[in-house]
Amino acid sequence: MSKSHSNRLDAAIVGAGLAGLYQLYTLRGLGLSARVFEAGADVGGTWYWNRYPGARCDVESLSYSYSFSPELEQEWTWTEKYPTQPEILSYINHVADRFDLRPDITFNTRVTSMVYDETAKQWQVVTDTGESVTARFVIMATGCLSMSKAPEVPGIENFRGTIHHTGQWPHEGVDFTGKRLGVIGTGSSGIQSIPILAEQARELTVFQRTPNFSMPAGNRPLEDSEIADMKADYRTWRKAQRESAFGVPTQETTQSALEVSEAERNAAYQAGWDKGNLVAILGSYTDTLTDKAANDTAAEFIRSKIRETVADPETAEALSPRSFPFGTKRPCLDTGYYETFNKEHVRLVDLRETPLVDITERGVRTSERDYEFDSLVFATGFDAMTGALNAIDIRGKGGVTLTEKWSEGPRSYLGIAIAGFPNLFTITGPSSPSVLSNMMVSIEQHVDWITDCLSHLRERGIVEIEPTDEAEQTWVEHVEEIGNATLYPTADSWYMGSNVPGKPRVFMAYIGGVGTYRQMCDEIAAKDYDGFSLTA
Ligand code: NA7
Repeated sequence: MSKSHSNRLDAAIVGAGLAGLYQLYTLRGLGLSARVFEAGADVGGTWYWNRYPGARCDVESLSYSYSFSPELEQEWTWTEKYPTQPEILSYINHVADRFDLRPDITFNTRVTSMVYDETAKQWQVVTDTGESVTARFVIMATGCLSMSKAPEVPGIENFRGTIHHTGQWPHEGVDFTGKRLGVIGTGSSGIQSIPILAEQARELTVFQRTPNFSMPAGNRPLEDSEIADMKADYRTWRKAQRESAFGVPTQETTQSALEVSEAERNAAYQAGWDKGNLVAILGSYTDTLTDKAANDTAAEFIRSKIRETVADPETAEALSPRSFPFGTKRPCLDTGYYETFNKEHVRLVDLRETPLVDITERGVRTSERDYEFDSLVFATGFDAMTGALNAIDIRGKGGVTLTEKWSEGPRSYLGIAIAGFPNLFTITGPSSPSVLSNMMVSIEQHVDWITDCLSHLRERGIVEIEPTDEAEQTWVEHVEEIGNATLYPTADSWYMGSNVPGKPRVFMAYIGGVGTYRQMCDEIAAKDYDGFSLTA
């Protein structure tokens, strides 16, 4: 139940997903007055909105959970290797209730504008319900993949059937039994949902622009013994997560893919394939993400699996990614994805051969022909990383808007703070490890860092914190330099902003590893917030 609040806050938090909830919890611990504004009717963020059939996290459940409370770790029991969306959402609800967080969350309320008052050194935060509050600090917990996007194709409004976006799925669910269904998009959301949609629909047509690399998730119920083992030694695991490259502990490797025999390499890839996890094949050798020839060996291994699985050679080839190196677009984990294309009532339309022209009253028109459907599903992704931030009218010093500042791509210091926008923090913002890591690990690290920072500012009587232009510039160059040492910038991916027409092409994540990144953030804090200017 919401309580009545003062309209003068120490901190406003935007978003009640995994990040916003933990941030509220820690700021309460500091004794600050904090309030969360959430557009949805309940907690959950990503896991509140993405309710499409088959929605599941592809980080293992024992790792995709908060580490801040050993009691919470002990009392919650996950049921499957990879948690389903409903299970994650009930976990998040459990957390909200257990720590009594709801009274400080205002639901059904979207923050529309935030203006920094340079004299009072505080933010004026305005919502779509007409509320206006002041906050000394604002913390954006708006998520990296929260602004869904439709396909850029004319005529959507003309379609007479139903349209659903995977990222805004109806809470009551949708039953496609007996329906002719078209799905546009074959990223993670498409790849997770298509096998289940195929079980329901009478006819399923998948419109694919770019085939993706997908590996079998090998999902299964968790054994009591593995849950017990993890619960007995959770701290060791958490430490390993924090020190790892992607927030998921992996085996250290020292070999190049090119210095071993093909047979040895394929055995390693097969072992990774059988593990059913996102980083097993990627992590088999040191150079998969830095050397195209090394990467090709892993890519070809996965393509051979597609050919083995899909009966029709033409369909298998259409499903085989060739336009970008393996791992440079987010790989997927699936349950029966490629097998689905062996079903009589499922067909693949390769949009590279026959591009989408428009949506019609009855369905979809490609350059080749018209397709008729009762329903359409858009699994067309998100305006990632910057979309949710740019959607708010954020005005910093001198009235400069964030969209102006980021017109050539996002710039920030550590992905946490932005020059010209004092007292504003972004949890898992662009140029932090964020989407290239287990989000839980990155979220907790950012929240802890921000919380320590606010505690430090209070102790020292500091009223304003802002990164310097120089520190920001150095960070931007560092992120770019590390990115350029990898194959990531060679792909047209949402990491690069290239899935949204007109979006600046910038690699939006830090790929130096979450362990290294944490160390850098801690060193900066230890050096009295090196790179920030602090005003007492
Ligand atoms: P993604 O991974 O961005 O996938 C979106 C898919 O939709 C992808 O196949 C796109 O093709 C396709 N798409 C997008 N716009 C169009 C248009 N206009 N025409 C045809 N096809 C289009 O989003 P997801 O929701 O699947 O996954 C997001 C992340 O969530 C995922 O990476 C995990 O981290 C969890 P494209 O590849 O751009 O050619």
